[in-house]
Amino acid sequence: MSPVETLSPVLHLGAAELRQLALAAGADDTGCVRLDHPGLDDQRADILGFYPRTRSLLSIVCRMNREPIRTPARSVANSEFHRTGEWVNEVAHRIVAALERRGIRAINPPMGFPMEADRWPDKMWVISHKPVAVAAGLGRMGIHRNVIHPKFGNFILLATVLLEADVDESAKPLDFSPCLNCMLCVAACPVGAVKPDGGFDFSACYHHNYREFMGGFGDWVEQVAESRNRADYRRRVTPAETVSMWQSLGFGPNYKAAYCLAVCPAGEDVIAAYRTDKGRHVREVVKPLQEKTEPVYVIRGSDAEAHVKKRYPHKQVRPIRNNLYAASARSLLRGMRLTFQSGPAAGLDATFHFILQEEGKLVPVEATVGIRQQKITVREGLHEKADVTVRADAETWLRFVRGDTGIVGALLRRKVRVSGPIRLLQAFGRCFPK
Ligand code: B12
Ligand code: SF4
Repeated sequence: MSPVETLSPVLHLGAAELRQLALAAGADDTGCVRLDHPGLDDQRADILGFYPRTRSLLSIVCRMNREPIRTPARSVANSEFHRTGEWVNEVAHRIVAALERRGIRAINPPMGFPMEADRWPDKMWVISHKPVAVAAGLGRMGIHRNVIHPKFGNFILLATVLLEADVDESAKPLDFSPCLNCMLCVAACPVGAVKPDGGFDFSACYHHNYREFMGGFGDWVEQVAESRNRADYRRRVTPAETVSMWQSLGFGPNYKAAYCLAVCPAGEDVIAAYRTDKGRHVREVVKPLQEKTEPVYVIRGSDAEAHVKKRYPHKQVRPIRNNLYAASARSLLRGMRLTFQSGPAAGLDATFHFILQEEGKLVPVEATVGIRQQKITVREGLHEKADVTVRADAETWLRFVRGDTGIVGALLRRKVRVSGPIRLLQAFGRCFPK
């Protein structure tokens, strides 16, 4: 009989015992929740879709050293991210091994990469560690959307172990938020991704910080493919950027910023220096990051481009293409919320209907997109009266949105039909700069 077949289907575990096991494996803190915890309501379907045996989840926190994360030398910060990332994976691995030895089935998805690449550009990671950590009482999300641990602050990385066992006690969420509302994360983010109202410009963060990851890497490959000769390639990509890409491939990808995390003074172990002398914290931690001269990657016409030019004129704006390509009509509609830019939406107040016919499908994908007061809403189905209606062959529309084909030919071939003022459709397009 294989070891797996000897595992009993469901066991009961003491939360205290599980905690001891996790700490012995190297976790700095840990907490467990049953799958029916209300904090996991919006995650449950994905969790069960990935591992249907799940009955409880163990969240693991490993702390990062602060000074390396804070230095403007990103090579130092990235070593700390990668080293702690490997360590939190190792801890989760050890816990699963210990549980397996005791006949309990458990599984440890990675803390970050690798992810399910065939799902790109949709949600390609299997478990979202942040909501599990919050449900397990290990912290709360700060304005910058990272989990802040009450003791270690946001200088932590997370992992989750999914167990086919019932824990006797589910943790309670932390009853206070360690976030101080100091807005230093808002001030430090070079691309303005962290908004003071808790909003997050995913596209801005992703395109800069993840320049050498995922679609950013794809964009570099396309630059190589499109270059006519060496001089043309060097016009597009600087020698330092080529070396940086090599370094990412050789040693683990370079995060370009993470300044929101670097400056955060929250957490019992972190806060004292800030409380004693706020000015010094700003001078020594925030300013060096703000004053750093560095390339900042933005999509032309995006809110991020305007932000860098206004707030950080000494940083070098590097316009890049939007590389979050939608693979289907549905992912296009889902992605609209992530790539919508509020700046170019100023003054626009309109409703758009999209009817996208996919090949071989009987029913088209239909959606209503509203843009009002610089905010976007995307709903499935056709609601209220539209100012503009787009009826299109989905593949043609996706190619147009990616910039692979012009609209005029598609209109002439009636692959795309538009009713309503074209100027409104053009204004809509500007909200999603390519
Ligand atoms: C996707 C992701 C990102 C995305 C989106 C971040 C976000 N705010 O959700 C990007 C690329 C921007 C990102 C950046 C960073 N991340 Co990150 N990231 C993740 C990941 C894989 C899942 C995030 C998640 O759970 N979101 C929560 C869901 C519930 O949020 P949501 O509002 O529904 O959806 C958001 C995203 O999911 C995104 N999204 C939706 N669809 C898609 C599709 C694709 C392909 C992508 C990429 C994103 C995306 O859109 C929303 C944006 O608000 C986790 C690892 C993991 N497996 O959990 C690490 C994780 C959240 N990241 C982490 C870190 C450290 C960072 C960075 C500091 C990276 C760095 N070293 O520079 C920055 C910080 C940016 C910030 N202020 O949030 C840590 C956070 C630790 C902590 N203390 O909380 C995690 C938990 C990794 C870990 N194991 O520790 N990250
Ligand atoms: S930097 Fe300040 S506002 Fe931002 S998450 Fe940390 S404590 Fe909250």
